Amino acid sequence: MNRVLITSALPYINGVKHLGNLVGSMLPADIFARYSRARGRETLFICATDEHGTPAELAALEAGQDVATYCAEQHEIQKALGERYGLSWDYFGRSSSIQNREITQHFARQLWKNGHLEVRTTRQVYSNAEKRFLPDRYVIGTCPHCGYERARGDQCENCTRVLDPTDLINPRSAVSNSPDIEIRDSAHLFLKQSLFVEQLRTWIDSHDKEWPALALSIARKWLDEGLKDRGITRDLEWGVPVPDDIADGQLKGKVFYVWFDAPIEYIAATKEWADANGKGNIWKSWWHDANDVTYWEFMGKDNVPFHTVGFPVTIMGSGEPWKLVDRIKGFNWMNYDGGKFSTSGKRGVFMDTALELLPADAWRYYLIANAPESADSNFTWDHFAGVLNKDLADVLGNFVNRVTKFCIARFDGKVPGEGVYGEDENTLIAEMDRRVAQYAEFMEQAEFRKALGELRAIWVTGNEYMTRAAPWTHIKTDRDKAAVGVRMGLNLIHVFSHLCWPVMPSMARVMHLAIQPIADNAEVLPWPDYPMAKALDELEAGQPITAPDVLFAKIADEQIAEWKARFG
Ligand code: B3M
Ligand code: ZN
Repeated sequence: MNRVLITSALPYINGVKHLGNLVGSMLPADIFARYSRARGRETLFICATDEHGTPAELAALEAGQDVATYCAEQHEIQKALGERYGLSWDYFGRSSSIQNREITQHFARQLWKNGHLEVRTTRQVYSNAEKRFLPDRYVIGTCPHCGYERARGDQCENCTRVLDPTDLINPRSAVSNSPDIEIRDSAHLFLKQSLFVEQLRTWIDSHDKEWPALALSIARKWLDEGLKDRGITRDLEWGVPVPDDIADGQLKGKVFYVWFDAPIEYIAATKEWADANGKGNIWKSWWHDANDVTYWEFMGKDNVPFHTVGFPVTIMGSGEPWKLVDRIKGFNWMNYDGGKFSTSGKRGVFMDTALELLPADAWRYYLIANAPESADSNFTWDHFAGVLNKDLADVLGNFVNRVTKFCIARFDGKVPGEGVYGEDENTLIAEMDRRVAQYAEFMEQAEFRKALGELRAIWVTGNEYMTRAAPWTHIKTDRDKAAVGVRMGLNLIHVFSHLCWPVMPSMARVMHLAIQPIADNAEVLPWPDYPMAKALDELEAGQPITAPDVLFAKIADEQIAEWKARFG
């Protein structure tokens, strides 16, 4: 059987992520991992915090902490939050780990040995006040084209022209505002990406049918525009050090660029997982000569070039049989109320505050049902409340509630055994077979909006059946007929819980526990991958059931108003 390896883009360390980050990488990766486990496939789901780079150093500075302490704390915060959202990582690592240092250095040595790296002298801005080099975008000054006074050294935000820090008039450090800066020569390693254009193109073409149009077009655009060699080192202290045995120690004291070591952390975090769990060399079998592994990557569209070009060049250039991505799932943006979610601008809803409003499963459901797959999507409070009230309260919650309550009131809280399934039930079973197969097919392709549309349709199908079966009417005249409706209703709740589990794991558990116990050591609710005629006739007559508390309490108008004001 095929093994399934899943990675989600690594959340950057500088603070709690917003819901746009969650829906574009971590959440879909989790749902896919859960689905894959539910199908009984051997699955490894890996994520980590991305901890290197200037923004991490600056965030630490702002927090008044040294960068190592800052990262350690923020890592714990992100990990705990991810767990509260039910993100079922097999391992949540850190790109600052020893493992990543070793494996990143290994790749660099391979690239050096194979002649794919060269040393070039570049001109870098150095701040005398801060005694450090400044990346281009941390130098600000007046734009020579439009006169905007806070233009960045890489680009003017106002007129969008691409700049070089030396173009700026009155240049100064964006960190300290000090004008005491100078240009210094600095040696750096460049990865000769241009050598890999043909190999990349062939590889990308071989995934023509598998990758979404978004990922393909971004990857090809980079190749078509001419692939530039890429500087993979930086004049910083925080990062993976360049080993002395590369380029005769010319790069002493420098570190690798964050986008060089971050994707390698996918591999390194797998080693962290193995090391933490006494699994020895097993980590390597997922990545090296791993022909039985299907590897899926999930990410926002801005990360696609690094995964379809940057990281693959590192792997190809190593000359070793490391796994390249098989299936790439890129997402557009989810906007917040017509604008952008923004971490720096604190605009939108963040993972921590969202949980003060509603349980994680409600967010999981809404976000993935409206994932920005083929185009950007838009979060508004009215839409959010409308979807949840309808789908989770009126359709699913109401179904669970009326069936279980009626069973308790009229059948002593036990699965009724009287009567036999007839035409209505057989029609329902046939429709469920069709829909469940369709839902599974969308999940296989990680087509989440379509999958969720089908899941919703499955709940609606159950509701409509229940309305037709109307045991509350028949109970007065035909107890057997009422019993059949209730028995089917309870079986539907049971099947729904299994089908919901990848998307809403906690709610699925609540539904399941109302109908049947779950073994203490059960880590998944497995997919019902046998015919619905069996799945919907599984509960034993006489087995006790309970009515769960309200599955999802409707959002009131006052709440919406309050949230709009609070997050406006
Ligand atoms: N940390 C995403 C970002 O901060 C970036 C992903 C790395 S994946 C290897 O935009
Ligand atoms: Zn300008």
